Amino acid sequence: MTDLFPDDEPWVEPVTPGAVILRRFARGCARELLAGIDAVAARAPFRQMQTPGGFTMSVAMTSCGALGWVTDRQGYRYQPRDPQDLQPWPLMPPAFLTLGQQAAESAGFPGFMPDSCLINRYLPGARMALHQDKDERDLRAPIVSVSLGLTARFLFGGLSRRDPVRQIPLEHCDVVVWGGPARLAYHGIMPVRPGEHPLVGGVRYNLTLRQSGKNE
Ligand code: MD3
Ligand code: FE
Repeated sequence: MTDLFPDDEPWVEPVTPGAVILRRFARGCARELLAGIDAVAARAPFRQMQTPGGFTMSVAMTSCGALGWVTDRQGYRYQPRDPQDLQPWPLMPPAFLTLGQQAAESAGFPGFMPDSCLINRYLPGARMALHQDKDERDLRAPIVSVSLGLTARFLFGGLSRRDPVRQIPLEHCDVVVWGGPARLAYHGIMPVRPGEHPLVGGVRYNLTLRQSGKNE
């Protein structure tokens, strides 16, 4: 008997209109993505930024591409240079771009041209509070997210902060495409639990490929 869901093949899980999880979609390029993360972090190190309200984020972040996402007491924004050394952000590794475009295309968003990739690093205990991603200029473009390493419990709400929140596990190599009516949904990440991933170690990374808007 052949398995309905063989555990080494990708499969598609609809989340809500506009959003799909492509389970294990990044299987074939995980090592390349990890090498890309290392290359970016060698030039633009992971740092824990300040929120406009003055809190230090538990997630450490860096960026690559024409624009990078930053936060400080002045607010959230995309900018062309790393505030730490005022240099342009590292180029986006080709494997990031290829994976993002393939994922967007297979979720029904052809022509995705990300100009920014935010890289989040979660050590055990790190979390991300419920928020919307709305700093991008054109909200018609989707966001593609790639999970690597330790599993996270992803929180997925609705268009209002008060809407009920679902928990969805995101595992190594799961890719999610968020577009259309899901683009402004509230979402977050529960505190990551300690563990050891055979390839990645005791950490979770998340890549979010974004069309931040400078290229239109
Ligand atoms: C739903 N990152 O960087 S990825 C973020 O795992 C962020 O690091 C989380 O939220 C992480 O902004 C979640 C899943 C995700 C990313 C972007 C979305 C879900 C989204 C944009 C709109 C709706
Ligand atoms: Fe987000």
